[in-house]
This record gives sequence, structure tokens and C-alpha cells, in this order.
Amino acid sequence: MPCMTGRIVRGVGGLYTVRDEEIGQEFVLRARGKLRREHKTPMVGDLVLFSAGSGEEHGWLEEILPRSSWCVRPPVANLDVLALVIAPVPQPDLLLVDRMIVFARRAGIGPLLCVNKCDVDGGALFAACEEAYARAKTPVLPLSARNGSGLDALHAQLCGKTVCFAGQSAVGKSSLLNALLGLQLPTGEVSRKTERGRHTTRHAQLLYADGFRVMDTPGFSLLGFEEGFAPEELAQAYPDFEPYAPSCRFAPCLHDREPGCAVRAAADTGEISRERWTRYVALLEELREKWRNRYD
Ligand SMILES: Nc1nc2c(ncn2[C@@H]2O[C@H](COP(=O)(O)OP(=O)(O)O)[C@@H](O)[C@H]2O)c(=O)[nH]1
Ligand SMILES: [Mg+2]
Ligand SMILES: [Zn+2]
Repeated sequence: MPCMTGRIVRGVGGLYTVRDEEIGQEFVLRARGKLRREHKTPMVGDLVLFSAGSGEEHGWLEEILPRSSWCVRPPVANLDVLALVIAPVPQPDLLLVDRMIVFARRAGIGPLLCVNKCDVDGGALFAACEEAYARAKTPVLPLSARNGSGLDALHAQLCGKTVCFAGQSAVGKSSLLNALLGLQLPTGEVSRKTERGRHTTRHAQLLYADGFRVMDTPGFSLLGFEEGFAPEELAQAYPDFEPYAPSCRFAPCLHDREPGCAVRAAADTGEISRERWTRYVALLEELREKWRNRYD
């Protein structure tokens, strides 16, 4: 049986559902013992080689192809875009946004900041975010799931990619997906009541949309930084600091309280966002604390 290529869309109890994207057909597989012996655990999103079963019999997952990105928690592979959704209401948590951008960059995933509900504040939140995040090499899109504005641009950003929508509750993630895909996911209070009950049992799964893929997974909003993340690595996830860092007096410089720090000077004059620098220091403090206690 010649090997076929597909992508894992679900994996529950050792059974993997794999989709051959060319023919749009799904197959149920088990992983070969060889993969287990090599400690290769298949993840949702993985591109794999497989042999199909016949009739009622499952087929075999033979090999996992190299990953472009992967995260342990939530356990997903080959995400291209982490779409961070914020809105004027509920009040945006930009520390969470920055935390998720750091996480995405470290995992090899491109962040995309989606400012939803622009119909509510006339685009004021979008305007406030646009410059700071453009400098941070994070594209920012003004959107309204309610009146449909910006959805074409969002669609264009996601074409051919695998995306996960993340963000606080009630910012409009489900509404955006509904508007984008013509789905009818529950939204608002109703959805949150059912979500609470479902949360612990939910598994990640991949949905096929109009020209792109959506990773449906809980857990991106509860991010903690991983073990072994050294404080001095944090600035690597801040492209907006990069032009200034070489001018810092000390190297390495954590861009916090060191004398002659060019990054802090740029934040003082507003060349880079002062708010983003302040949140950077908060994340740095959290990492330091974790680093100090790393052998506990
Ligand atoms: N005014 C306005 N309300 C929105 C928009 N998008 C979503 N909402 C409302 O915000 C609430 C939360 O939306 P929902 O999609 O459930 O958010 P989720 O928790 O992030 O999935 C619902 O009452 C939606 O009708 C928008 O673009 N404009
Ligand atoms: Mg929702
Ligand atoms: Zn510095």
C-alpha cells in the first residue's frame, strides 16, 4: 500500500482522524509502534504519511513530517497564525496580548492582532494599537463581526494557513468565526454557559474553512511561560526593541533598570510604545521570579 499524505484533524484515545486535503476525505488511523518507541507523539495539525485501512479496519499512521511550529500546551502542531482578538468591550487585556505574542514568536507562530467591535468605538482602540504593534511586527486589523467590516482583509491574511483564534471571553471570537465561515456557533451568554461545562473535556480539533484551517482548542488564554525560559531571552520576542538594543551601554542588557539602556530611553521619548515597555517589564519580573525558583 503506497503511503498517502494527510493532516491530523482530531486525536482521541489513540485513534487519529487524518484528512487527505487533496481529495477531502478522512481516515481513521492508529500510530505505528515505531513512533511510540521513538517518542514521537502525533499532534493535531501534524502532516503525516499514512496507509489507509480497508473497509471497517483502521489504517496506520506511518510517519510525522517536520513541523513548522509546535506547542506543548495546548498540544498542536503547524499553526501558522495566532489571531489575538481584543475589543473595546470587555476592556482589553494588553498584558495578555503581549504574553501571547511572546508565546507565539517562541513557538514559531505568526501573531495577528484582531481588533473586533470597531463599530462600538469608531475604531479608537484600533487606532491606539495600530502603531505600537506595527512596530512590533504584529499586523493589526480593524474588524466588526457585527457589520462585517474588515472581514475580507482577515480572510486574505488567513488564506492557505492554519489559524487559532484566542483572547478573553466575550471579545467576539465565535462571532468572527460565524461571520467568516457562515457557521452558527453559539455566541454571547448562551455560549459561555455551555462552554463552562464543556471546557475540561474538550479536545483540539481542526476545522476546514473557506480556503484556510481553524484550530479549535481551549487553553490559549491561560498561558504560562514554559520552564527554562530565561529572562534575558524575553527581548528576543520584541522586534520593536531591536533597533535600539545594540546601543545599550551594557551587554547583555535586560532593558529594565540598567544605566544607559537605549530601549528604555526610546520608551521615554515615545519612539517605542511606553505602555508596551511597561508591560515588558511586568513580564520580565514574572520570568525572573520563575527563574529564581526554577529548582524548587
Ligand atoms: N457591537 C458588536 N458586538 C459584537 C461584535 N462581535 C461580537 N459581538 C457581541 O459580543 C458578545 C460576545 O461574542 P462571542 O462571539 O460570544 O465572544 P467569544 O466569547 O469571544 O466567542 C456577543 O453578544 C456578540 O453579539 C461586534 O463586532 N460588534
Ligand atoms: Mg465563543
Ligand atoms: Zn537595554
